Amino acid sequence: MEDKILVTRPSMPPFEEYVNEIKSLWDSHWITNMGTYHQQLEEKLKNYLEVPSLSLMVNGHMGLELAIQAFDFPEGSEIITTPFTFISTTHAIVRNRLKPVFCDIKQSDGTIDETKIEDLITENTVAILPVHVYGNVCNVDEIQRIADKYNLKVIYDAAHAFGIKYNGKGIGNYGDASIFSFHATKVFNTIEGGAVTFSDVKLYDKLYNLKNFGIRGEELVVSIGANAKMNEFSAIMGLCNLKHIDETIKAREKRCSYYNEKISELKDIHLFNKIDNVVTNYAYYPIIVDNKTDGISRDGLYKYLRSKEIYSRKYFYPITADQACFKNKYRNNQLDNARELSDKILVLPFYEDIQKSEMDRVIDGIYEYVNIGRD
Ligand code: T4K
Repeated sequence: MEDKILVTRPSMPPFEEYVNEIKSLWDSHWITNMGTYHQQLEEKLKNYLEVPSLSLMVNGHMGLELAIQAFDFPEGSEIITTPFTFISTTHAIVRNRLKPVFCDIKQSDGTIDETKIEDLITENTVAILPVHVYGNVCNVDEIQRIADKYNLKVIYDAAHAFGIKYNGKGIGNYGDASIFSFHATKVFNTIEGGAVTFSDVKLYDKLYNLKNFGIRGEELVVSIGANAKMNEFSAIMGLCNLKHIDETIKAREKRCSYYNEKISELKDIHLFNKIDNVVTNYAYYPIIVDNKTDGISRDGLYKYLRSKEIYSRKYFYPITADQACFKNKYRNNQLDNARELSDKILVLPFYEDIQKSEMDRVIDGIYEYVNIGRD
């Protein structure tokens, strides 16, 4: 039996490097609640992401929830969003007692279709919450134009977009806030973790209160807040991983080119369009499988690869609007592109140190399926 190849694998710093750094925690016994390493990581990430302000979070999801909460939208307000995303995006809206209004996407890159946003705006709309899915950059210019015209906030789910630049600017500079995930499976990880970036510096205090129970002194709680602080072990993981981030992204770029070379030759498999002026991070390797009447299908390929111990993933199927917890609950907008893409998408195993032999197994599996192995 061959070894399993999983969809991803966390990047980890050299063991000694991490162990060396965490030693000091045994001296100080200060292991959470905005310690030294938390502060250092916030500063370093601000520089790396080239953003004016940043607040670290325990994970990307709490970043999203608290960023939405920080804008104090009236209960029941509507947020226009994409259903082609990880469930976290929609949960974060609903858990804030707001209504998701699902907007269709573009099949060319999986991001929200900006030409369909205006038709969905009502007097209850307060914000647009798009996702830079797989690191594919949304049409940030047009989205901002619409937001300005209707006085809406823009909150980007940038969970996949660590380090991406658009038109020479860090992606976290677009919109009113962006949320990054530093989960183990992301380009940059702090084991679990995340961050909110924003332009209005006043948000820093607000997010601080929201992630730390509103505590401002031993006897002073100024507002109601949750607990979403990043601990020092995670912050150190981040500091160590950040030292290697350029090599990480280069290694991913090399592996992406290798896949591209082989996969672009297959006529039934497609890749997303690239947009100009983007410095990307090679976060995922999604492919689009033409579901054909002659036997090829995304689900067929998924199963065939599994039979070879290759575990690709259907990120993101079904669309969040069709998940059991949300189905038929919200306005029934036309989401044909999102559903179609969701039926065709497959994310291949892809990570910093995936070996050429492993990639060859994935590629061979796809060729076998397309040429002979169909069910
Ligand atoms: N918005 C978007 C658009 C997102 O994609 C996400 C997270 C969020 C918001 C929320 O951010 P966080 O709160 O998570 O920071 C995974 C990740 O858990 C999740 O972070 C990610 N998106 C989502 C797309 O993928 P699952 O349910 O697929 O995880 P799981 O446990 O099946 O892991 C996937 C593969 O990763 C495994 O096959 C093997 C590998 N793996 C995983 C872990 C946890 C490892 O090798 N080591 C590990 O420690 O959600």
